[in-house]
Amino acid sequence: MGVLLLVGIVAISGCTQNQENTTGFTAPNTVTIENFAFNPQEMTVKVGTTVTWINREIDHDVVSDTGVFTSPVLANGENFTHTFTEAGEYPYHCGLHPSMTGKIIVEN
Ligand SMILES: [Cu+2]
Repeated sequence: MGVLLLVGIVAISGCTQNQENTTGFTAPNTVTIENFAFNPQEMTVKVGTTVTWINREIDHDVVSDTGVFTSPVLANGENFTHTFTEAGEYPYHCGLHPSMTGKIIVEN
């Protein structure tokens, strides 16, 4: 009688990998401010979403064109959040550098 022996090499040592390696990557619903630009320049989110702007360079701020939100001046590494509760288009700019513009589109 032949015995077929399947030897499974068990490489799993019991350590579970978690995937919380968000450092350096763009998180969901986050706008990064760098190179005098908002990145992404335009973003679409669902109603109820909290959007975070993170500044990665010299001082900037985030000012809604229609007065919906105004951040304080953000130094490098600081962030600002706003929760969008109504559908619509929300253009914004940097109050310090008006040529910097962006838009959040909020959908139901
Ligand atoms: Cu700016």
